[in-house]
Amino acid sequence: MTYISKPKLHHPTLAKNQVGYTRRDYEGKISTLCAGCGHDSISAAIIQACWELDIQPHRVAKLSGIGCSSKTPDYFLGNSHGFNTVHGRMPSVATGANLANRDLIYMGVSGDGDSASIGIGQFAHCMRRGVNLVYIVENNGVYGLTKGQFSATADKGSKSKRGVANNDEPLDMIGMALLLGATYVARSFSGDKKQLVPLIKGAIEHKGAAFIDVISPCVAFNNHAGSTKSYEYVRQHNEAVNRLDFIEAREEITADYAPGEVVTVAQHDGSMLRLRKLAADHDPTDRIKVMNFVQERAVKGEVVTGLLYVQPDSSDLHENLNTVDTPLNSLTERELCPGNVALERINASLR
Ligand SMILES: Cc1ncc(C[n+]2csc(CCOP(=O)(O)OP(=O)(O)O)c2C)c(N)n1
Ligand code: SF4
Ligand SMILES: [Mg+2]
Repeated sequence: MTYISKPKLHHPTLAKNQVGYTRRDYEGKISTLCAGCGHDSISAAIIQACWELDIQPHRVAKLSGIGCSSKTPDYFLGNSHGFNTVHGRMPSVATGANLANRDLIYMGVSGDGDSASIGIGQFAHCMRRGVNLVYIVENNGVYGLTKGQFSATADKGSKSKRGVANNDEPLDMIGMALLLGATYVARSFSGDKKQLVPLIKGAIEHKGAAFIDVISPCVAFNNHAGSTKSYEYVRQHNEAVNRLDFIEAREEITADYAPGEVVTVAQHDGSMLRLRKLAADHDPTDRIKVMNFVQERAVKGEVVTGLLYVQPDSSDLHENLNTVDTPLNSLTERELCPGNVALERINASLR
């Protein structure tokens, strides 16, 4: 049951981060998902990333739609703000919340059904507007919550548990995010926490729309032979293009890499992304080349993972709209209604 909370008692020697919290302070209620569901591993990665980044839980707003994946915000960051929207509507609620209060860290968690079917339009506009958020799709190729129908990301020819083949072309969310202007685009696998945690950390520190497609097997309905979203299939076809080391602004860069193997990207807040290149022909800062690269590899049946694209000089919706630095929900009546003289001046400037 989702209402079962975890005991609050901590072992006194649990390690604390720089803001005085243990990893347990970033957990949520006890998960009710199927044992082995990929989504639980993603929740664990989010917890780890926020703990390591010393984020104060009250500074995070987590939003989701409907689905097993969209239930997961109940299982992490139990001390943060949360909004479980209706099916496919997470992006518009996140956009509104972000416009009202730019001071929070926004984390949208959704499913392939939630974002690639009913919510596809919302996803598209959230990406193209550059809403400053981390947008995670927990992609299992099925509607897990409603018992395993193919979703729009199921590969053509892949088979359902009963052996029925999917005849429709898949919708590639990475390709869409790139096309729509997302400025941080990554793919990972729920079974690869080492890769996923730094990708989430980099996305949190990124300014603008940061999209992470995480292949997350559904053990109940899509983990059989013939599925292209099963643990076994993804392990066999996973081609990591790079490994990301996320370095916070205050950290010293100590790792030593051979020249030519590393791409360093500085983000707005001073944090650094160090990408150890595994695929020599992959340049993560050239959007058009990345779009081609991902398509070429997909044709070969590879599931490319890693930080696929990043735009170092990214902007976000607030910058594009030139809003004030003060969160809009903190503006007082005096600032919102500056009086007749100011109104006259504005009217005069428009005549
Ligand atoms: C308006 C509306 N239509 C349909 C549904 C039924 N429904 C609930 S969850 C879901 C799909 C969830 O799939 P996904 O987002 O992939 O999440 P998963 O369970 O696979 O993690 C559907 C179709 C609904 N709740 N609301
Ligand atoms: S039905 Fe699938 S997606 Fe839902 S909890 Fe179970 S394994 Fe996870
Ligand atoms: Mg799904």
